[in-house]
Amino acid sequence: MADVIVHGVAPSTYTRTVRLACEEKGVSHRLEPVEFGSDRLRSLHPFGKIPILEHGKVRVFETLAITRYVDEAFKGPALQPADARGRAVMDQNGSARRSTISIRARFVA
Ligand SMILES: N[C@@H](CCC(=O)N[C@@H](CS)C(=O)NCC(=O)O)C(=O)O
Repeated sequence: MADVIVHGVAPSTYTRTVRLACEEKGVSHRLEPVEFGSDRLRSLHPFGKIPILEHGKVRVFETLAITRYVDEAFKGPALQPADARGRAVMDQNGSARRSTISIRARFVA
């Protein structure tokens, strides 16, 4: 049985991002569905959100933190650029998408 557990729900884009990172990295994992608003979810995440990754005694929430953990804690192909400029561009694009593009898209929709 996989020793990496992803708590989440299959259609969630955040859960899918974590699972894609695991797939790309070659990390065997299992998805453990968790119900929104449940005591179980509140015991896993201080704000009751998904996804959460568990790996032995390590528990991580927030998709960005989880995907970085997956990349850095396991052997396999690098998921992030090796150079400072490449990582800066990656962070710049992710941050702009979260803080600006997705907020403006809500007004357009
Ligand atoms: N910033 C979080 C966002 C996670 C998130 O918003 N997940 C949604 C589902 S896709 C959720 O848990 N919603 C339930 C809620 O907000 O009560 C991350 O990057 O992981």
